[in-house]
Amino acid sequence: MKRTLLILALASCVSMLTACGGGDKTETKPSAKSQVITLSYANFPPKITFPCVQMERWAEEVEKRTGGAVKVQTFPGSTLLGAKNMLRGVQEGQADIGCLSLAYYPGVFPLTTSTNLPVGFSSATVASLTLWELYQKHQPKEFENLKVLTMFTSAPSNVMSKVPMKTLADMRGVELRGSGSLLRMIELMGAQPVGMPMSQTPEALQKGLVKGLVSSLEVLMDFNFAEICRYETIANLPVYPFAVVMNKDKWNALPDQAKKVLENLGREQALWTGQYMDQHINKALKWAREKYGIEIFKLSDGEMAGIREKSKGIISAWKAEAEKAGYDADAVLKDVRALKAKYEMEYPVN
Ligand code: 3IO
Repeated sequence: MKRTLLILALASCVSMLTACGGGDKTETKPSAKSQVITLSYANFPPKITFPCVQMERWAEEVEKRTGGAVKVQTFPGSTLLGAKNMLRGVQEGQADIGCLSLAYYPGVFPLTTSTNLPVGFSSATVASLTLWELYQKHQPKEFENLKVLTMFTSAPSNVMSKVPMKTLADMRGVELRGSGSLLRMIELMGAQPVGMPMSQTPEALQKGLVKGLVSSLEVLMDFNFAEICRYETIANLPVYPFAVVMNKDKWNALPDQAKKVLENLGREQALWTGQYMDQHINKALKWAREKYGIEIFKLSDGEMAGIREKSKGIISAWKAEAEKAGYDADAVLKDVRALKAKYEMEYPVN
């Protein structure tokens, strides 16, 4: 009995040694099942929505680029962790990886939620690359106990509603769902802000708790919100920033080759997701027009200017919060604006 155990132990040592060898090969095929590392990846919204579309793409690329050494098991639709327990769930290791909508965690991510401010991003592509580069430059302590794998944003937010809202007067007192700085934007437009994650919004609309929502317009198709929200008002409101984070111990335990693959994918994934989002919005709008005959209004230039003026208060409030957290808020904001300008040159909206 003892001898059998010894032989077994020796055999597994040998197989571990072989597994660690061959470092000269770039794409090693795992020779035994036991070598395959499987990572769980939790996400809060339904499978067809953009955070999950990018998750599946990332999982596929990781499997391909590690030659199958790393597999990713995805859990969309809050099947493993929900919108609000995502952060703690990843920190505690209930999931190895999780997708965070940063606006759902007020005060927790003061540096990176600067991209949730009303600075007038023109696209998800520009905002996603801005967020990624801002994060890389500052390496803020707000993520210190996590490994950030990629970041991206939604497209600029607009208003989707059950009732037509052609002007700000039409919005007065109307309950609109949002999160993060969008709640303050809803308030300054004169509507009634109601905070909740996107994953709770279908039910809130259904029950009539809210008359509309403020987010990027692809949800008209992906959540079928166009059926109930026939009226959209273009107001070019802030984007929602996201971070895909990994449990730090799980990250540390990965082989160097796997780490390299994941790190090389970070920026590429931000760009891929931004571009997917931007083209998906056009598709969704076309679909919603054809299927439900949605109507799209635009706030007047005068009203837009009024909103811009009032929204300076939101930026000042963020500055105070960021300073309190130990960041140089003016420097951060300057970086956001400079990166935005740089990427707007590189990725103009046509
Ligand atoms: C979003 C979140 C989940 C699924 C689709 C989505 N499109 C835009 C967002 C942004 C967001 O986090 C939100 O709460 O509006």
